[in-house]
Amino acid sequence: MSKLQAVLWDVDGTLADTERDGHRVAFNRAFAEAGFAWNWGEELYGTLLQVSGGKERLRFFFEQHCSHPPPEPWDAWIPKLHKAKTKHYLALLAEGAIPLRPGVERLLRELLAAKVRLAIVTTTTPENVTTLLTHTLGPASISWFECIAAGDVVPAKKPSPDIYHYTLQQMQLSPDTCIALEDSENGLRSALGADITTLVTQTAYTRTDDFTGARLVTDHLGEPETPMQIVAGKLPAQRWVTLDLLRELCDSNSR
Ligand code: XBP
Ligand code: MG
Repeated sequence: MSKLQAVLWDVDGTLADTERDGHRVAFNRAFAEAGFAWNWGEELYGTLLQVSGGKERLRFFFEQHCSHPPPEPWDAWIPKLHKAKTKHYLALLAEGAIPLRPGVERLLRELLAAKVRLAIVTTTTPENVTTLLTHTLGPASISWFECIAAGDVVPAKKPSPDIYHYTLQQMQLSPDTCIALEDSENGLRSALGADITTLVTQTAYTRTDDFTGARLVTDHLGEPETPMQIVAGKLPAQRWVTLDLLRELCDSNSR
């Protein structure tokens, strides 16, 4: 009998490849709307992704790149700008601009059928999660997840393990009965900090990240017609991530 009881899903980069064509575009639309000349290109945004959290990312950018003081104190101004960015991001999701990554719906439905407990564990704003789920899997999919741990629900964002500790506490789960699905070094560090076995599906933005400690690193979760490529870890028999593979990873790590 496998120890696996729950699969904990990251959002940005894991459920969907949201950063380049989603969050980045939304930030730029918010800058333009506020009358700022800033425009985060793909390369610059890739460097800013080292900072988890949109509000934290804005502050990091302004402190690194802006010599003149903000129009009002940071703590008042950044939340307003971030609220505008979220409005633009939700509109992009509603247009269907951000599809799920390969294998995500297939694996979710397999886990649902097997009654494996599910959670979302993300740095992003909660409304971004429910809107992404609604526009990709339908509004009922929100209830598939026992816990949606998102955004400012914890004091420190990834790579801090706080959001994973919060989720384990909410679900009364022991870390050795879970698998985390992540895409980035920050996410991996966060899950490992909570002693959770982690599978990484890297993205174009995270493929140069350090995934030391991940049980398996692939390019995506795979589909029968589009098998996954293994980047690091023991080559499994099947070429797409299944419940059996997740059980194997969870059980082999707890021996
Ligand atoms: C990735 C993040 C998020 C998004 C932006 O989250 O760091 O902050 O980049 O979303 P995940 P917000 O943990 O899902 O990989 O602007 O709402 O923070
Ligand atoms: Mg992520």
